[in-house]
Amino acid sequence: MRITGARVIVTCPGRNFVTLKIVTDEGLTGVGDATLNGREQAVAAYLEQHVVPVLLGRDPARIEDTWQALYKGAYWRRGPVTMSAIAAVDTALWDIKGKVAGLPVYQLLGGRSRDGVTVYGHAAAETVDDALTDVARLVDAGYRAVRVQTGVPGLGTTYGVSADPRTYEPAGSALPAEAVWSTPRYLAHVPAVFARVRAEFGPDLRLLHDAHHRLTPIEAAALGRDLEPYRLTWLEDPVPAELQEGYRLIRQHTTTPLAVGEVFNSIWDCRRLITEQLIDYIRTSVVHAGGISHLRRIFDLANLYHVRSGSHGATDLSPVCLAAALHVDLSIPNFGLQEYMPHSAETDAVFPHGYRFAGGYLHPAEEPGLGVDIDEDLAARYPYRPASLPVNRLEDGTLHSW
Ligand code: EZ4
Ligand code: CO
Repeated sequence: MRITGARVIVTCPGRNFVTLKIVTDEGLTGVGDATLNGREQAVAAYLEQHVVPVLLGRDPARIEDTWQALYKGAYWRRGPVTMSAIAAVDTALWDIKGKVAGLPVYQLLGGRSRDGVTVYGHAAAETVDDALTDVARLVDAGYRAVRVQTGVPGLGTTYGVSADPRTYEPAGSALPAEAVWSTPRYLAHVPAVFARVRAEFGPDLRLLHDAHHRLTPIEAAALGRDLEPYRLTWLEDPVPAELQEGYRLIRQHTTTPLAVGEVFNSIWDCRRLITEQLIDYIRTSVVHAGGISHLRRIFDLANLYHVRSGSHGATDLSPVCLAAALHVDLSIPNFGLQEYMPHSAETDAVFPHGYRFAGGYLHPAEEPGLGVDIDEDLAARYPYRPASLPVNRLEDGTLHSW
């Protein structure tokens, strides 16, 4: 079998997605997600100009060899643009291999290690009262784990907290919007939020919180300590992780479990975090960390060091990525949790899929391959719209981060 074509499809059914569709001479096709929020066109150009020409004529069965050719062959290794492009190819080739074998991809990865993939949902609201209502909505829907985010008194908008609790979309205006951030106000507020959530929902509900890389290690250590009574499943992205050893300091001060990795694109970004056991969950995703092949390599390393998976799964990761993640999640020994935000109806229609939510779990489709596709005619009706992630400034005007 040979690869005879590869199409890069950019579509915006409510938000932007980049999808690679690989076509073979035997008529089998495979899909991979290549979406990089706010930088979609960079990955699309990388694929079209540098990757597709390399793929034509190759044997689609050679997944590992193709991965190595794209990684080593570029000379310029790693980086989110390159690794998202490689991820799309890798994911599409696993899809094709599943279809050739007549098996869902998780069977090719070793089969089931569990009955279903436990997911966490998102409760986000400006006030604590509204956040509690949103948690109740998710508990009623069957979720066993909930991430809780609220506004911060004294600040205007807060990242990821929108007026409508059912939509979560940090990317908005074409150019980056600016919001105001205050770490002291935030640190004073968050423990009180979790005191109320824990008191109202009892000990069994798993609770999570995302600090979106805004703290320093000692601030994160203090927050972790203050949250200990509420037994979080994880505190996410407490500090930026370019400095991996920065997590040592947090670790020395708190037993609140730590999760990080949604912006990582390779095993090298988390090697020290994992091997020094500085984190509890590694949040790398199929689309941003080199596809199914490389993600499994990261999770295997993590397994040696008691670190579990907690893959990123916000709505800017397409249904193709979510489908692929579920096959990985179902098969690995050290699965932890999978992030899940349902996509909009428009997005679900563009990406027909067979995965389903039931009782707090997601289940991948049982059909051969990934069990997801893209409706290219429908996709063409939603042209690309520039949208950027926002930035924060401190109250004195200093540029902070997310
Ligand atoms: O900021 O997906 O855990 N989820 C998150 C997300 C990310 C966005 C960035 O594209 O932090 O909201
Ligand atoms: Co996050």
